[in-house]
Amino acid sequence: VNDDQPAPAAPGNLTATAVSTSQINLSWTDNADNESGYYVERGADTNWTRIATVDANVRTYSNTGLAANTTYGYRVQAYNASGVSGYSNTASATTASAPTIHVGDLDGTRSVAKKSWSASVTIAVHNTGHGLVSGAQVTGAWSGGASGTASCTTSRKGVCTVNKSGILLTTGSVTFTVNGVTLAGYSYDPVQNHDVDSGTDGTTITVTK
Ligand SMILES: [Ca+2]
Ligand SMILES: [Ca+2]
Repeated sequence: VNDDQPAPAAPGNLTATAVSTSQINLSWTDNADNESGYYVERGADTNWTRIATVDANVRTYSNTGLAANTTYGYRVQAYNASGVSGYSNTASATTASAPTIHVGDLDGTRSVAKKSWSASVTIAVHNTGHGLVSGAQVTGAWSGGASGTASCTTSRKGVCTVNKSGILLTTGSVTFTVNGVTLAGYSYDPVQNHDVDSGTDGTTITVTK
């Protein structure tokens, strides 16, 4: 403790504003004339973590790398060699929701050879406006007459294909079920899955020999 100077005055008027799916901006009032800087804490109730230290007289902080559609709480305190101030008010904000993607088409084809047959399923990925989305990773699993998982990443045309070969000729059909679609900045909304041109539900398709 430095007896020559008192601890700084607490900051006030903390506000938190979400500016994207991954960033919240903070601002506060600098009420101290003897602070060394400010500690920024994130959390809630009795569970807080210091996430940043900023210089004296700084009154803003941008917290980046956050999860979409998530609420975060913040508080700020000033510090100097004598100690820390009280905390500011607590402020919270909720990051924006990520745009969603879904399956917009499933198409199956088969190729029968002498000793086995193979099935292919082509998946189209749509955005909210049903535009085709490239670079999305589709993961799923085979069932029925086949087993195992499969994945593919949509091309510039927004589609990709998974294949299953070596299916026994005694197997009449195989089924592929989409379990997930991932792309940075988007969330997968399977409720929106549909098929633009046939009778599948956009999630599961059966390919018949
Ligand atoms: Ca100051
Ligand atoms: Ca289709």
